[in-house]
Amino acid sequence: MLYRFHSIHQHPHHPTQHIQPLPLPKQPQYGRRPNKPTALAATPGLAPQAQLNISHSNSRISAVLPTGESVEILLYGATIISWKDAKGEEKLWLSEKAKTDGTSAVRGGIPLVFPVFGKAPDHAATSKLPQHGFARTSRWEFLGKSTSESSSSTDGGDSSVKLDFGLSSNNLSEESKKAWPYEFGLIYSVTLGKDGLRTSMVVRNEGESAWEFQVLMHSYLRIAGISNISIMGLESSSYVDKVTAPISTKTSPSAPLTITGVTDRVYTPAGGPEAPVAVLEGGKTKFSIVRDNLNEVVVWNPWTDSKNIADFGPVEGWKNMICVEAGAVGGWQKLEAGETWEGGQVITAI
Ligand code: TA6
Repeated sequence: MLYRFHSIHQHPHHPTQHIQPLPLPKQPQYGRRPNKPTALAATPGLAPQAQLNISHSNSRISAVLPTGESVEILLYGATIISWKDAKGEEKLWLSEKAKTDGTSAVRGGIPLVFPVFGKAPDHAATSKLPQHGFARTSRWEFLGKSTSESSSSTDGGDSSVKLDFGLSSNNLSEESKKAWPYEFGLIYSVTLGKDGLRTSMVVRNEGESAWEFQVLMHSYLRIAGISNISIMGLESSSYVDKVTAPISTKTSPSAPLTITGVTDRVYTPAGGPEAPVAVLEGGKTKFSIVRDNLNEVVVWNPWTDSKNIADFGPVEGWKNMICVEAGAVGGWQKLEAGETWEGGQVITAI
């Protein structure tokens, strides 16, 4: 199914000029088109534009802003595998053993979780799905790009580029369709800006009957050293601790969270779904995450359990990553036929 989408969620500060996606062929033939354009060449006389490249036999989309920031996304799972600042510093952690060839979920970057977070044996409709659902292991369609209207030669050209990806029931494997036989449509937007990365999801019930879902953006943030990290914005909040049996709901202290061992917690921040969460390194903010309609924040670090995760490398890599995952996973979002849900996050890297 091809999408006609509209900029539903205009960012208040960057009204995007929406460019209707090119009427893509059913199965994009980029790889097989004669004289395939590699990167959209900068048009002389126009302000510098974001450069887009489709590579790896049409399985990877990368974008670079005129100021140097870049993002790289696999069509497999619409998984962001790299996000760099203008100096080329990588902001995401990617396992050295991560598969990026579409053969299994990516260990690192920002994999997508939909329609279930984890496993839900007690939730009949999603109980047959694999851990974290099928979004991260399905091939998404690239729907097109739009750039900021603010691009002008005086301010250095495009200050952001939005890339849209779509997934619907038609894109699913027979196995996934059988496990979750509902008509749905997802539009996932990745907006690369000079100071941050925005990821937002529109979920639509394309069927005739209601269904429920969970959604989460499983961000692996790259850090210098886990022992020097503190996380603010989760104080005095209810959280589910998935490490200490029996799994229980607790309330966090009023001090910022520090990581001193295996950590796997689902927080419902007391400040609500828009309260910022900040990751500090040595007392200085390194990442700030602002959510929109994503009530929960999952914090995960496998610590030395990483040795039991086959595609986690290097084994000591747990010292250089922290997962801070914005999601709607505290319960189930229910969509009646034709209804739409939207949520997203902005990660600012400082
Ligand atoms: O990040 C939260 C979590 O649910 C953890 O429990 C851990 O399982 C992690 O996701 C990774 O899951 P994965 O299926 O990618 O190994």
